Amino acid sequence: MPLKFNGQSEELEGDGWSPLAPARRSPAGSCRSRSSVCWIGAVALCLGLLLLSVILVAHTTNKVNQWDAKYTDLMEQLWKGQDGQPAEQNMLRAPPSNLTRELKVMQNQHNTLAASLDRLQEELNRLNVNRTDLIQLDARCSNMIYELSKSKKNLTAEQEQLKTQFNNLTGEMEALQKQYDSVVASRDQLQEEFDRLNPKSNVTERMCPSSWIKFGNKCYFVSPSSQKKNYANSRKDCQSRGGDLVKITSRLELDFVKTHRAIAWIGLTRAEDGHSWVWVDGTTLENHEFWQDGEPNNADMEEDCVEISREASAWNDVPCSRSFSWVCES
Ligand code: MAN
Ligand code: CA
Repeated sequence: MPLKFNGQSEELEGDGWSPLAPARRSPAGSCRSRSSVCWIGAVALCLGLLLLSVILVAHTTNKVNQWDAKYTDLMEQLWKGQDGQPAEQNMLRAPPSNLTRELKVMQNQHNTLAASLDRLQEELNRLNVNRTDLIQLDARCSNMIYELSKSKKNLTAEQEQLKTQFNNLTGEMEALQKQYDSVVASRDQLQEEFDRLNPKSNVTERMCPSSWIKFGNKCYFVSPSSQKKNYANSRKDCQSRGGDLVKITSRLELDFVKTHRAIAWIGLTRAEDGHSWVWVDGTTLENHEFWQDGEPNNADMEEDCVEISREASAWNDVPCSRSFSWVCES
């Protein structure tokens, strides 16, 4: 439809049309001066432009949505892979060769570590068993130590008691020996006194107990030939019979003893000083003429007691532990 501006009829359609064209062709004042036709045209133009813009925006939004959907699909494909597995696994199935190598290395390391872990686990189990055994052993040892220390305490106390008893008994025995010696000495003194005061005493025969032999003015007990004892036990036997081992003071007496026993203990021992000799009555040996030739020789440094020598009517020093016959006197 032809529109007329400023009195001129012009075609709206055709080459070179533009909404600004009227302004270029005539000043604004001329459009205003025309009728509302001018405004309607302008409004129509604006509506047209608006519609065009809406179409354009809708088209663009649609495209953007399409691209967005495609992108999302792609991302999902990338993430899930073809068979719905995570993409990393697909990548592991067919990874690049350097990744394969790394994977193999890591797999080997994993296997080695797993083997080490197994070994360590076994070792740990074994150690746990050992530990349990050790704990039990430790408990048993502790118990034993406790019991042993208890026994030791008891034994120590017992030992102390026995030591005290032994000391007491030793003291008692020494006191009794002294008493005995002094009683014997008193008896001998009284006998001498009696003999001196009694004129008939010289003719009085001294009586000896049965199984004792009288020789001179003394009684002698000669041990049975079937019995042998060491020095200490021989002396004990004499004492139990009321006498002591014989003290030989004369050749006559020595020969008398020798005729009854070829070898026998006599009451003579080495003194504490290691050199002199002492009789059972406590007197020191003065007369050394009865030693056998070459004696006492303290053979092997252990001969502290004296025997009637097997070789002659003489004395020989021998170890006190030897077993011989013995001769007592009273
Ligand atoms: C020999 C000698 C003695 C010694 C005895 C010991 O007879 O050497 O002096 O006492 O052996 O058996
Ligand atoms: Ca000797």
